[in-house]
Amino acid sequence: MLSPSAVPLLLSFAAAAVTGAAAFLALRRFNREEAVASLRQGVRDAVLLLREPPTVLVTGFRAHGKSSFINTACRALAAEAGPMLLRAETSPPVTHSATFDRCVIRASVAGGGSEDEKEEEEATCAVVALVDTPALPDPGNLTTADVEEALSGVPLPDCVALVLRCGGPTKDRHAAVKKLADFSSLTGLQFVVILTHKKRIKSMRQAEELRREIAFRARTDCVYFIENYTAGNMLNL
Ligand SMILES: Nc1nc2c(ncn2[C@@H]2O[C@H](COP(=O)(O)OP(=O)(O)OP(=O)(O)O)[C@@H](O)[C@H]2O)c(=O)[nH]1
Ligand SMILES: [Mg+2]
Repeated sequence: MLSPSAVPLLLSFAAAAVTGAAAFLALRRFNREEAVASLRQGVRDAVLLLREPPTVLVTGFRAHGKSSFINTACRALAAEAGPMLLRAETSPPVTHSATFDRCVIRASVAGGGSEDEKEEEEATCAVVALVDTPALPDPGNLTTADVEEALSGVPLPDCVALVLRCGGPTKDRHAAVKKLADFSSLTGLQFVVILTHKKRIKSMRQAEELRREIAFRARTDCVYFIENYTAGNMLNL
């Protein structure tokens, strides 16, 4: 049983612990925002060195998060705050692809955020073209001709982003990653794998194993986890 004199002590200890945790969370959030701003500035600098906006083709299976990834990328690249703006149409899982036609979405890339950078941004416009595409056929029916068709067409991409949902059957993942990576390397394109639904990953170890497996099969180091911004969830990235 606690003596009455210990209660204020305990309360001030609890208050200190809560304040400490809040300060830690605020610092973590600040550091994350700083890191994102610095990455964004890096992208902007690289894009401004190019004569044409780079074109990224976003491909993958039905309802794995291709269109959501484009919306997430637009928001992150433009450093948008406030209500979610949907550039590409997303859908609840359906029996057919919700994206019927190829659609090019131009994502503006904001700078790091200082006053000088803001002035410079007004003078120069950095843009990345993101191509949303209808879903590939299911992995069991995916043919070489399907992949060839997906990676060709207008506009011709500089980079291919394969969007895959975390989890799902391993066999399907292997088939998709291997086929797309083979084609991408044949055409000389940069190949990136985006793993959506990051929150389904239970541990760092599971994430690392999945990342290594996909990097090995896709022969690329560019494998990223992401929890997309969706209309119903605005707190993630
Ligand atoms: N929790 C969570 N939901 C996601 C994520 N990405 C996409 N979704 C949801 O998954 C569903 C399908 O997402 P879409 O972006 O439409 O997928 P898609 O690949 O473009 O689908 P199709 O164009 O129909 O082939 C939507 O309800 C999204 O809100 C994610 O990272 N996390
Ligand atoms: Mg879509």
